[in-house]
Amino acid sequence: MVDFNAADYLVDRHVRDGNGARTAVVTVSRTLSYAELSEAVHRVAGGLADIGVRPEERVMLCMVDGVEMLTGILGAMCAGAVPVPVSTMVTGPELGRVLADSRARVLCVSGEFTAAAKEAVELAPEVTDVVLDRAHAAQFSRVSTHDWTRLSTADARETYDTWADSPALWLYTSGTTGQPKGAMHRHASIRAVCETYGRQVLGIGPDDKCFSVAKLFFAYGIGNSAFFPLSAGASAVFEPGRPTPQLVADRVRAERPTLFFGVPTFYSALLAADLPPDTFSSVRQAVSAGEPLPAVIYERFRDRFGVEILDGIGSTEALHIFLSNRPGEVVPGTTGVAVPGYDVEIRDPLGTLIETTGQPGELYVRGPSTAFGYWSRYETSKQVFQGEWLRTGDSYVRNPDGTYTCLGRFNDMLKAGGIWVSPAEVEQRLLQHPDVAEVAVVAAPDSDGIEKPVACVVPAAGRTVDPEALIDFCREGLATFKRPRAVVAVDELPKTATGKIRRNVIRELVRD
Ligand code: 3SK
Repeated sequence: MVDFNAADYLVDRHVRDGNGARTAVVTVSRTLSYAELSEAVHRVAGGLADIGVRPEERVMLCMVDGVEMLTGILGAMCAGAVPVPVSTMVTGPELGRVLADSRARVLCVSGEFTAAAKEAVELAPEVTDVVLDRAHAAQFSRVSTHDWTRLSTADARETYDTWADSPALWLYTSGTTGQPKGAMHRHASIRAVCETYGRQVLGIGPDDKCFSVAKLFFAYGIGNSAFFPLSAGASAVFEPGRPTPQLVADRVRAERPTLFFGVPTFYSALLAADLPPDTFSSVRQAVSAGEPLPAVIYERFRDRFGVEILDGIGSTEALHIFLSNRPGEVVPGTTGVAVPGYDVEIRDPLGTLIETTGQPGELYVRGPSTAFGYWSRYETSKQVFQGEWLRTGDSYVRNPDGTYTCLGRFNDMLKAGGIWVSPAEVEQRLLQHPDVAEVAVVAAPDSDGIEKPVACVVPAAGRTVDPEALIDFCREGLATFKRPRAVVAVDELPKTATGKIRRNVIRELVRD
């Protein structure tokens, strides 16, 4: 008897309830009903077991959004294994680091990431099997390779006997320390985010159709495109391509979603694009997360497209959004109030509760979807998961009306397009360039108020700084989203008496 399995809750439950004919997934080339999705999930579960995946083992997926990625995630859960979706925006060595860290034996990749996967597998000796969605098998030597059809046409397998607290999903985050860490989530946490934010904030129902710009490998994207729609017997639209305003607008016009999920940078890009005002006429609610949504973008989007954006904040460790504005009650420039089921507190650096309105501190959250820790990171887990409370690392203030406003990061990590970027990692790359003597990377707001990485560079002796060349250098050696968006040449970096870089001073410098 299965105590609780998230794949059963998201998919099979609807078939048992007589809703198998309803549409679950819409891709560019195909549409799957709940009954078809259920069969596909059980076949992939069988295929994973056939190639040796055992319950509780990790299966890493570096794939574009589509039926394969979705059934890979749900099929692994159904088999009692633990899917680990990872960013498709990383380089081979970056993928290799998380692959090795996770100890996954099986890696599933979309054809376009074969080269990165090949490099990654060399760094992860535990990997024995790679599943590809196209025929690239000849390019791998040490490991067994399988075509995706090996999984999708396997004999269907029954749902494994998981418990509500069994491990269901790992999501890697660079979080506050810059070291990728696997946040480990339970099956029950998936149900919790659906029943709290999904049902009680979004009010999601069977007639909704979700479209998310954030991909399935993000905590934000997997909630938007898989957990929320499937929990409600609703449908999800998948787009495999890199989201550009035109591509997304075309899909929105064609598919007519009712819920649209983006990040501030993307809303800003939509506003800058030449799109007709009725582009989002099917959307009853837009959502933003990842970084604070500037009030000006909220207002421009509402005035131009007639759609309200709900700004919220979540985290990979909390699985989804725990602080959010409410439909019809948005306070622009704030992140709203706690999602039902969650409590938030603002604390000082000693962890003492700050009760005074208007006094900034670090945001802590308690709720039903917190990860049970980071894989093999005892010390960092102790700092972040403090009993029932999760320390977010975000600096927040409570406003007189009870809403909360984000002031930035408590430490120096920064976000680009909603994804954590470690300044140290970008700095290390820049320091490899012969023109660079010293460097500090900080976040600076662009003209829309959205934070972007900016590098302050002291040129090496006898050299000059060519900003475009340095940005290109980062683009080559790092995942593209981590590159600085601007480079500023300075004679020296401001430092404390003990030689520490004064980042707050640099932030002011690059702001001007
Ligand atoms: O960054 C966020 O706000 C977020 C939202 C939902 C899920 C995950 C994350 C990181």
